[in-house]
Amino acid sequence: MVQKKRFMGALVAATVLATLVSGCGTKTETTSATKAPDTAKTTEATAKAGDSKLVIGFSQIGAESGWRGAETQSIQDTAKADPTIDLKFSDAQQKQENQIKAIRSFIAQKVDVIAMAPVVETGWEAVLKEAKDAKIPVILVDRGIDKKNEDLYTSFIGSDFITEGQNAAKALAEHMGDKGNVVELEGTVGASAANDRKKGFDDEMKKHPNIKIVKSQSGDFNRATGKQVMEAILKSPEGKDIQGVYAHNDDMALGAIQAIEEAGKKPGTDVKIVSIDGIKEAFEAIKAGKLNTVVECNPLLGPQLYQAAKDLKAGKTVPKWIKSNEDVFSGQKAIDALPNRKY
Ligand code: GYE
Repeated sequence: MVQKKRFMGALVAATVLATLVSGCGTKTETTSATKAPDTAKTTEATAKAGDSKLVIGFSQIGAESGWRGAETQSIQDTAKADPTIDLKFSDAQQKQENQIKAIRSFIAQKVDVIAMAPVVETGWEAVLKEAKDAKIPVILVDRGIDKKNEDLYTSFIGSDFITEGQNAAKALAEHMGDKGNVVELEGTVGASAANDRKKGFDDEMKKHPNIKIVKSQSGDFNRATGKQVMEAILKSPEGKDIQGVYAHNDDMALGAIQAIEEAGKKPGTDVKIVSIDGIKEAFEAIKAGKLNTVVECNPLLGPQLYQAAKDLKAGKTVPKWIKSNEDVFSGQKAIDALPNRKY
């Protein structure tokens, strides 16, 4: 009995300690009686581990593309491999309102850092102000928000979509011999990745006046919609005479390839195709001669995300933009790179 009392006393002391040292905005590791470890020593060790844990809430857009699947995996696997990370993952199924709800719940849970991939650029003011008032830093992952709200997030980790669009235009112009008609399959309406990939492409195409963009339509960054949209365009008057397709991501290009083949044309030959992301299947399509160029966009952002979040928790400053290093792949270069692709 005396022994048990002493144990309980140590347990309570350790719990209080854990609660005190973990402080505000940190996950509190309360050791309940049912979960109590065998000795007070272990309890103290748990308290220490709890204190150093990074609690991070991540609001993901959904699962629209192979790219996004790879990003989710990177973020989840990196957290699993690191016992100091406590990841709260939420899937918004393409809906901004679900992302806003998730962020509010992360604020209520007093996470250390909020991370999110914003489905669209606008409409974040209110919820991000709430995060700011709660003194919880926000990291944007892979997509950005409108420039006028730059003070509402701490850092953006991701690619330069304008450069990606420019690189796609350069490659497509070259494949098309600098002339012909192009169909553009755009990403999700209002997404920074779609807006800026379009802007970069349009800017660069101004240098190629003999190339005309005859039709631009959203395929929502997914394969099935990309295919449907391409099918409809091929049947329309503008679609009868096209020599190029620019898809804002690989999945839509892969859908378009199917539609072009079903229409009796040869993708990669009759119609040159360039897309962005760099998923394995796109490299395979290049190898098969059906896709001409892929502009890489790195989805493996887990390690950078947690490093930035840990730095913020430790009171360090992190860059406003943590930019990804990316490449462009065509022909033999793509075929050689295929065995080593990580996503
Ligand atoms: O290119 C696309 C995905 O936001 C950069 O979203 C990302 C884009 C990516 O669905 O495949």
